[in-house]
Parts: sequence; structure tokens; C-alpha cells
Amino acid sequence: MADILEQALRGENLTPSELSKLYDLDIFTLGKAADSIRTHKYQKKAFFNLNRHINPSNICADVCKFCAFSAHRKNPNPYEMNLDEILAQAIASYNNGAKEVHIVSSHNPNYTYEWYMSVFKEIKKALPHIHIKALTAAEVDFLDRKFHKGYDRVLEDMIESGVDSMPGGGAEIFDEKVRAYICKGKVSSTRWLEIHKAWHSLGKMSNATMLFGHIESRAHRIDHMLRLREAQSPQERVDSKNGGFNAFIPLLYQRQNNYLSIKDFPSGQEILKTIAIARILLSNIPHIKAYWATLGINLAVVAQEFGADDLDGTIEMESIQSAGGAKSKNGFDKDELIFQIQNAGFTPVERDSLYNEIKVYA
Ligand code: V47
Repeated sequence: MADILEQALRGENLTPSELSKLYDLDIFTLGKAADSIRTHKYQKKAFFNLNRHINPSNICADVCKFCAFSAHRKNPNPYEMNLDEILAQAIASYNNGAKEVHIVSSHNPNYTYEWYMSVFKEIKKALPHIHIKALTAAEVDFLDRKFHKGYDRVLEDMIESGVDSMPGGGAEIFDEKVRAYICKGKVSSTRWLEIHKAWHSLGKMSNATMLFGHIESRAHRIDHMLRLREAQSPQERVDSKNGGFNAFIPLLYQRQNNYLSIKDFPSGQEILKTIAIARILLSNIPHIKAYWATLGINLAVVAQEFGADDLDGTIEMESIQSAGGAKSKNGFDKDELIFQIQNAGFTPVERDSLYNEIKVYA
């Protein structure tokens, strides 16, 4: 059984079903292997940032079964922010210490293409030092389809308008059959990957998520990770000058207020094994994020022992996972985040959006 771990660690070319056997190993064996990679890279550092999520609208042209955020029968609460409201949120957060705004929205057919770009331009004009992480590949694909721009053009316009990096949303699960069931009509997996690769080729960084804990199998998760490993730029090029994936973010499915009815949910062990396997397989993606908004802070901190090295940030206001039942609506207090990390024996490191260290809380 341990052979499979050695083969995985050597990066051998195995199939998703062969690599699924990693899950049969006990949690400590997997954890130890993942932790030694994590410790070699970052010692006891656990990264976080001061960020603000802004979600301009929840009116969506697509219908993803897992989504509790978009306005639909189970969440009949449509809203649309205007430019001034978005700008006011960004400025207030900046004055409060935020160094990054993470702007993702629904696929709102009412906004114009120019409106999207003006949001970024106005934020950059008012706050030249803030990092704008914006538009998932699913949104880029939506803009391309709606306005017939071509995604290359959308990406270039984003850069010209002030977007610094792309978030990892919209990846869900790459397996085409699962995707067709949970988010039919949304960006295809091939296109999601193409858009990120095109963004990387412009010298830009992005993240990659994986929505897990719904109808997908273990092999589907591994297939997802392998497709990302394959899509990552060659290792020597992964930095903030040359472009590539910065972080992998396994998002635990939140089950309330949506149209996926799931009977079995992953155990804490299954979740930690998934994080450990990600660290083992994704040797060419620098960071594994344990996103506290879906895992809860306790498990997110424990995940630092199982290969994760990052907890995301303070967020201030979280609308997507909290709509699905997560306790993340009001973000997380910076001092409490630092306390939680220190209390678990790790060293909190405030980072910027590209993982440059800003402050080490020794
Ligand atoms: O793509 C939607 C997910 C994502 C649910 O790049 C759900 O740094 C769980 O991508 N349960 C958007 N997840 C959020 C996202 C993200 C978050 C934090 C950091 C970064 C980053 C990116 O939220 C969507 C979708 O996969 N999502 N509904 C749900 N019920």
C-alpha cells in the first residue's frame, strides 16, 4: 500500500483510479508525507492576508445546482450594486487595512462590458496600491460569450483596467459528467484551464479551486488535481513575474439553500486526506489554502498539519459560502486569526496577494 505513496511522491504517471488508493492509507501516514513537503517549503509559517470580498450582484444567467448565493427560489433576494457602492466598500476596507479586494460576481446579464472594466479602473484610480483579484474564469467566459470579445481580449482589458490576479473560482470539478450535472452551461473544464493558461502567459498569477464533498468520487478529485498539475507552467517559471497558479483551494461544499440534495458528506478525516493528497500531488503549485470559510477555523488550522500552508484572510464580508450555511458572513478578526494560528503552534505570516511576506508574528 505504501508503494502508492512512494510512487505519488516521485510524481509517477498514475491514473486517478490508481492514485485514489492514497485514500486507503491511514490519515497519519498521508499527513506525515504532506507535512514534510509543507515543512520543507515553509517551516511552521501559516500565511494569511488582509482582504475584502466584494460580490457586486447575485443575479445570474446560469443555474449551478450547488449555488446558494445566486438569486433563485431558495434565495429570492436579488441585488445589484452600483459603481459608487463598490468603490465605497473598497475604500472603507482599504482604510481599515485591507490590501486586496477579491471581486467576483454572478453572471449578471444587466451589466455592460464597460461597466465591469470601469469597476476595476475606478478602484485602481482611487486606491493605486490595492491588489485587485477579480473575475473567475467562469466570468471571463461569460463576458466572452455575451459580448463576443474572445477571452484573450477580456484578459487584456482586465489587465489594462487594473486587475492584478485572478481568483480560482468556477473550477468546481473538471470531470465532464459531474460538471454537466452540477453546473450545466457554465464554462467547460477545458475552457476554464485554457483561460487560466492564457492569463499565465500574460505573466499573471491565479488560483485554482476544487468544489468537493457533493456527488464527486475520490477519483474525480484526483483527476481534477492532475489536470491542474498538467496545466501549471513549468516549475521554474512559477512566480509573480512569469505567471502560473499560486494556490490550490479545496472548497468544501456547503449544503444549505440549493438544488443538490446530498446524503453523504465527507468526514473530517476525508477532508484532511484530500488536503494532504493535494499537497503530495501538486508539487508544482506553491501553496495549498485551507479556506476557513468552508472548513471552519478549527479544521482549517488543523489542516496546516496536513499540507496546507495558508488560511486565506480576514475577508470582512463573505456571501457565497455563508449563503450555503457556512459561518463566514462577517469575515474573521485579524487578531483572532493570529491567535488561532499561534495557539496551534504555527507562526502567522501576513502576506500580500502574491505571497510576499509583509509581517511575521513570531
Ligand atoms: O466557484 C459556490 C464555490 C466559489 C458553494 O482564489 C461553493 O483565492 C461551497 O472561488 N459550497 C467561489 N462552495 C469562491 C472562490 C474563492 C474563495 C476564496 C478564495 C479564492 C481565491 C476563491 O465558491 C465558486 C464555487 O465553487 N461555491 N457555492 C457552496 N454551496
